[in-house]
Amino acid sequence: METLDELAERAARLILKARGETVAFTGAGVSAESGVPTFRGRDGLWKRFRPEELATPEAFERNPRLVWEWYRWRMEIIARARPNPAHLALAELEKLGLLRCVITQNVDGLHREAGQQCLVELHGNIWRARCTKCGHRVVFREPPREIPPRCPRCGALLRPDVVWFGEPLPEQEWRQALQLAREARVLLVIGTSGVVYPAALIPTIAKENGAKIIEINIEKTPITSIADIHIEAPAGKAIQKILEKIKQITRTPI
Ligand code: BJW
Ligand code: ZN
Repeated sequence: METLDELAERAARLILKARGETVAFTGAGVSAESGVPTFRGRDGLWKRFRPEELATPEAFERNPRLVWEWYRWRMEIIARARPNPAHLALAELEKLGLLRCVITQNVDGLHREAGQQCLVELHGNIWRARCTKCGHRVVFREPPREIPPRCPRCGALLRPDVVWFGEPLPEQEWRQALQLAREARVLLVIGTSGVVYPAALIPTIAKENGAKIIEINIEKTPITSIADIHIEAPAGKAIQKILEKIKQITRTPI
């Protein structure tokens, strides 16, 4: 078995060889170390809540207050969260010209807060809401006091501007993600269970177009079988290690 050190060094060499054509694809696991709960797994949100009761348009129609209460609770947690070493290392890789973009399924905005410039949010953003009637968008700075919040333009119900089950992904973001996946030479897949579609197609599309897949996760996933490197470690520790290796290698070129 390769050690974390050896795996990180191999990953670092692949990223350097890709000359800036590396793309990251992230999920809830990347924010776990910031204290944001994941969906699936041991302490996942779905253990305590039924997704069909909360993350569907039907649930919202049935009980907008309940759905908003759940989102407000999550906003409160996210408001206290700070980007962790994983978010920060990705932003640094971008600054170094080694990372082209981050495609995220997360709605917490922590990649942006870490300074990530190129960011594709596939499932929306929890700090945005949109009007169910006129489509007007609102950005929250803090969790809304009044639940459910109403549109400042027309007074109709606002809904979280996130993608629920059964809803299509935002068209422009999806198109951009597909293009990034096709053009990537390395895809870093970090902290996602890889079971929610169509986002879960990203690693396969990248692979089919010749990308090397580096997966970082604390456990194995359906993506592991196509990964060229699987690093079984917490995201923060693994990406920091890769960054450290990149700096070592570029300081002492062979
Ligand atoms: C760590 C770590 C650490 C932990 N370090 N790692 C079969 C049946 C029923 C439905 C379907 C079906 N097949 C396909 C569907 C459709 C459905 C779907 O995929 N369902 C599957 C679950 C079965 N998909 C949809 O409905 C999508 N839309 C769609 O298909 O539209 C079609 C359409 C087209 C045209 C017109 C109309 C319709 C939409 C999916 C939207 C998903 N939305 C959510 C909620 C977003 C809003 C919110 O946040 O409230 O997105 S669900 C939830 O899952 C959220 C996430 O972004 C997404 C992915 O989860 P993620 O990020 O992978 O997190 P976890 O928790 O699953 O995994 C965390 C991982 O991290 C684990 O692997 C851990 O090990 C790891 N980890 N700590 C590193 N420290
Ligand atoms: Zn409105």
